[in-house]
Amino acid sequence: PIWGSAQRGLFFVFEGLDRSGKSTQSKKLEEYFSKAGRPVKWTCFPNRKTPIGAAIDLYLRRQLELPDEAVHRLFSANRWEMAQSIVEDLRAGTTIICDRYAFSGVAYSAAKGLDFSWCQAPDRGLPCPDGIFFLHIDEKVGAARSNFGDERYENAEMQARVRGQFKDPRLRANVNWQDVNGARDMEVIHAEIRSAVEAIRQEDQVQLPWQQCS
Ligand code: 2DT
Ligand code: MG
Repeated sequence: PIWGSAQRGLFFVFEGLDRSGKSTQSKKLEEYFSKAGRPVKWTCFPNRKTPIGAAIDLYLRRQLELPDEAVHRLFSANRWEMAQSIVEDLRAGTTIICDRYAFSGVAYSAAKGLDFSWCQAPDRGLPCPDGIFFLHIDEKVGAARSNFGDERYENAEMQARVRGQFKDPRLRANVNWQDVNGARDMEVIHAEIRSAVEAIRQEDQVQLPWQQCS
């Protein structure tokens, strides 16, 4: 097997609506790994620092207009341009903690009316996470936390549509999807995520992270 006997890093993804606590929780998990002396890298999608990410950033800041289909493909291409380095890091034993991934890609584009399976297609073959933590917040909590800026998608109507798309079972099929109640104290949530992570670490790690993903 390509991983040999050496322990590869693990790949964890945080998903959820805007203001669901993904950034807070993903950074707390990164801190947990680094304090334990385990190699870890935090990353996010969109990665606005790449050439494709720069175009996405312009689109999100409303400085560039693109058809929904085109921007959907750009979000996916933004993951593909990082896929090689993610796999290299995992092989080298570094755990990757990622704020949003292909699941947001599908949920946000399907919320704009694009066909769900058409949305899933371009991400097929990407490295598959070992665990996806989906932070749930109900509408009231979301509204209380919301302090939307003026990026695209940062409005209550779009958030409601995205919430609906995240419920689609096709998103969780064949992946290790973990629903997390995001309305609780952040330390309580972190403790729950930490124990899920430790359980995943105990599992057989020979599996390749190449299976069809979302
Ligand atoms: P942040 O607020 O997390 O920077 O995201 N999005 C994200 C998509 O529409 N498709 C994708 O593939 C990804 C990763 C979610 C900016 C917005 O981009 C949306 C919110
Ligand atoms: Mg945002």
